[in-house]
Amino acid sequence: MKPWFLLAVSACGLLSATSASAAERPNRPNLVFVFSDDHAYQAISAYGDPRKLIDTPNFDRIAREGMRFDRCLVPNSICGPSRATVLTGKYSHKNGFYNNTNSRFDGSQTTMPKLLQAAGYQTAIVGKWHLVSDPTGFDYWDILPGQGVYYNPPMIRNGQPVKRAGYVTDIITDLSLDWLKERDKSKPFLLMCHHKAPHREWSPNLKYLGHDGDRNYDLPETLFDDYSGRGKAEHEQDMTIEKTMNESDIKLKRLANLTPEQQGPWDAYYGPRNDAFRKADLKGRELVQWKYNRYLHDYLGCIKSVDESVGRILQYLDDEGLSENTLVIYASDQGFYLGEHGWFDKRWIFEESLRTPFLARWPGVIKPGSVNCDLVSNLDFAPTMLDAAGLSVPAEIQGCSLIPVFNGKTPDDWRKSFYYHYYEFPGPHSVAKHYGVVTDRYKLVYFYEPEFNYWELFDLKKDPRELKSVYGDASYADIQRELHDELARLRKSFEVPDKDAPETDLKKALPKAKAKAKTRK
Ligand code: SGN
Ligand code: CA
Repeated sequence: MKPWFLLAVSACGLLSATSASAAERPNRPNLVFVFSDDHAYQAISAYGDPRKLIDTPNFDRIAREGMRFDRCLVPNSICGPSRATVLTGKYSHKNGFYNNTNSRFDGSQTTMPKLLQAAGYQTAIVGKWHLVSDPTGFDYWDILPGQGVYYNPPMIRNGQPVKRAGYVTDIITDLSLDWLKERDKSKPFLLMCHHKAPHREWSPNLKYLGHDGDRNYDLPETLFDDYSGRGKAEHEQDMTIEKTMNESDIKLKRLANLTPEQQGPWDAYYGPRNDAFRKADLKGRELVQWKYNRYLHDYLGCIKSVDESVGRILQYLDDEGLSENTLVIYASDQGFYLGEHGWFDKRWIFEESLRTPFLARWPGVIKPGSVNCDLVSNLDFAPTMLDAAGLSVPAEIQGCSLIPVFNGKTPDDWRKSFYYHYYEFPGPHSVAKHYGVVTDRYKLVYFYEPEFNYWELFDLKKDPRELKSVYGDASYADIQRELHDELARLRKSFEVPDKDAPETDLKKALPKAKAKAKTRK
């Protein structure tokens, strides 16, 4: 008999149909999409990390009043590609944005904001963009150039450079709320509020320095992983707290662009702690633990502001009587490591990187307090928003509308397997190119470049931390064969070319890639 995950023939249910026509939804819903950069689901209290890292009342409010998705997977776990997927509902090989090194978004292609705009929605994007070309499909755009900075960020407002004073998360929230206040109230809207936080070098708002005292966070079980049981790529990556995390990351160095008024409280917090650290002259595991605590303190401080931003936006919707008719989505561009496997960063097909937090609220459509474990993806965001607006979903979109899932009626032919493909190598953090297939229990991965060229197979039920590949183990022979077949089927159905597109060959651009890895954008 065929295994369950091979039974599904289509990618997921209701491929091109809309779940409800525009006529059935006379009051087209508003769409509020709050997106962050590198937010680990482990850092949202609603997801229940055993370390209990932080209390996030506003993210938790969306989960309580809506749905928490426990398996939202990204097709290429890195910033630009993830954003291109959100806009297009397509894999990197279809939208042309493969990596942060040499990709440039082709803004002439069809995107979800363009379709909504053409259908009479007011559209805005505020904050992180990171797609190189100028935004298209937005009535208003006010973006950070490149990665952006945490304090006093230069921004680009509808093509014009502007300099802003203050903390970036607050600025993005203020600008988003200003746009909402000034919009044409007779039309529905799409607001994409895209935070920079908590991206590296994870600098919190000054008011959150010391937010949890000098807490020692519980350590993840795998902080001192030695990568045995896995291959060359895992051994040769460059993303460990121990070796890769640098002096700016752990605030032994001052940031470049604080005003003297901002520098005062910054020095008052970090100064004495850094002095004590230098005096202690820590080594080995003690040093890694100190860096881990400093990292989490700063990272979680950034999260506090993003949570606050969500709270302010939800409050505005309440005050204006908009909450009932608004689909609110919160997600990150990918997951992130908070010390698991000794790492920070993302890029891998492995869980902490692959799984992004995803919370959605839509009163009357989503049952409050629901939890969903289906394989969903940020590929599904564009078709979901189009469907919510009563628009038909273009056939070339590779994701699927989540509205039946919101209704608690996941179609029988919903995806049971997921295709993943990462391309940015050589590049920052040195994660080798790989692709693979993920099901609810297994993961088959291929590191396909000649100097790597090996397969791995993980059984998440027996090995949830993904510590030991069982590829080639006789007891997994059947499942291994089936996963190979499924991977081939997915590559064919998503029209993945046999050979990667020439622009993904970063070895040719190696000197540039190396320079970029060293230079802060
Ligand atoms: C920068 C960071 C990396 C990070 C990439 C991509 N280095 O290069 O740590 O992986 O961005 O991040 S830094 O020294 O500039 O901080 S992404 O979110 O844009 O994908
Ligand atoms: Ca990111």
